[in-house]
Amino acid sequence: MNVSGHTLDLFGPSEAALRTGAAAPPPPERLADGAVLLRGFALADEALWREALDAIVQAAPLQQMVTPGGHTMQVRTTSCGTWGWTSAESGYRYARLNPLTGQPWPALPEAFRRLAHDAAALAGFPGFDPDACLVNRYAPGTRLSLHQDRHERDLRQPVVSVSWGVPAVFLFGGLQRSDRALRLTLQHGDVLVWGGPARLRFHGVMPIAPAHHPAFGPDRVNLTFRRAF
Ligand code: MD3
Ligand code: FE
Repeated sequence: MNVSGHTLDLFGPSEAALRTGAAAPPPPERLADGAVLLRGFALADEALWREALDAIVQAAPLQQMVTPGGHTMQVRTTSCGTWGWTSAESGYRYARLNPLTGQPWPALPEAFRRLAHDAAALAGFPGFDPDACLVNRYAPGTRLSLHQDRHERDLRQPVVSVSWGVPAVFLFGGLQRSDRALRLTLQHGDVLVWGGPARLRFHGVMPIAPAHHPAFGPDRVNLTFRRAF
């Protein structure tokens, strides 16, 4: 049994499910080659994540970074782990120190690392060991335009995304910006893994609709686990 309360057995009910009579987690959904959706995979540890996130945001406040094009991002971001994702007019880069505080980023909690590792393994990427976790907070109306994630050194390593709070319509495009994007609603506790042939697909988030979540209020929080170097 891992920390998320899921076993690596895709078919049988988890130990927790046997104990509590809860339904088994839904099986992984393959969205495309290299892209796997694990509905509700992070839910078992909601309280632990909420607490850990609060501590991270306290040590490294959410900030609106400026893009190389000079635009202030709508999404508020912070990071934990060895490397933090940063953006400035000088470009995007992974940095050891938080530009806002001059301090190293908060450590990556062991439970986060384990969940990202286990989700990646279920999706066919064994041995994932993230050194960066980007935290994105979306207020109502906030969007993230179509982009690729290509600032990591080894693009054979997947990205693992965990969603919390109000739902978001995720845009799942192709390898060309102009490729038609599929839409997919991501809910509280959903985990997405992107690797292999899906790693460089364009993706984005539609404006967050007004809604309320009991633990996260009107906001959506997304964490992406990466191997930066
Ligand atoms: C597909 N975040 O932080 S997570 C980002 O919901 C980012 O906050 C979105 O895109 C969010 O860069 C989407 C899902 C995701 C993350 C990384 C990917 C999808 C991806 C990398 C490659 C392809
Ligand atoms: Fe991205």
